[in-house]
Amino acid sequence: MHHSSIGGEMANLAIGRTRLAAAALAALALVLGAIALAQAAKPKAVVSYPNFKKTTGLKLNGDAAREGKVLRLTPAEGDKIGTAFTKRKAVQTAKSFKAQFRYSLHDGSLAPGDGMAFVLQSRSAGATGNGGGGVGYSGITRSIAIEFDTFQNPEANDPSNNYVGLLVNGNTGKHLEAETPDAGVYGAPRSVWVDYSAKRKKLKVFFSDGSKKPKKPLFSHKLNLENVIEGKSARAGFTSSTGGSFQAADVLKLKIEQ
Ligand SMILES: [Ca+2]
Repeated sequence: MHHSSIGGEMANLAIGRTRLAAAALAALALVLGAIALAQAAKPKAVVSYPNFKKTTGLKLNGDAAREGKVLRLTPAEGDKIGTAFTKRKAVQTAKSFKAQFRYSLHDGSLAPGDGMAFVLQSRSAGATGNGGGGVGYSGITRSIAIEFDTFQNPEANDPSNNYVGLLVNGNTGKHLEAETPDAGVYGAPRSVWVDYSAKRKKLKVFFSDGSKKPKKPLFSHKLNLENVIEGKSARAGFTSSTGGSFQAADVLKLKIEQ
């Protein structure tokens, strides 16, 4: 009796252990599932340049060149055009994305010009638009641009010589948005955040002369990225140009998460 009782207790213990093991496995499965979900939901960097000491993965065109740690799209000289784009089509147009970059337009002529633009386009890594008031962007179809304009071109309906514009398909004569940030677009480095919601089909642009993202966007605009780009994916990059007026156009860092 005594023996069988001990045997019974051992059997119960064994069942208890089995149940414990099953419960532990179930808990582990839950944790692993949660991790997998979190990984699927968490955006990852599809483009990342904390600086431009290395420009690996970028195609530099025209007068664009690496200058120390910065990507100099155009030097402070007249009649230059420079662009730089990711070699890969890194941005999926059907998905939301968050882009962040820091730029500086500096060392300009008395009236500086012409400006620069952050561009998503599906044409080619070597895409280069027109110079002068074209900001190296004019003529690049299937694209969107956030433009930092420092020279008023009346023929292109520029509202001023100091604004952030939203343009599509290389049409610099049609501003979908044009706002002047308090800090101005020219001078010491400025930080820009571009948030696109694929669900809401909305693009928001935030602007600051500091490094902290403001609560309120400079502007937001309804836009279907997939329709404008006419493709599943796009290259990301920058364009710039000078004309009779000039300035250096530098990008200090760029990160795009998706
Ligand atoms: Ca202009």
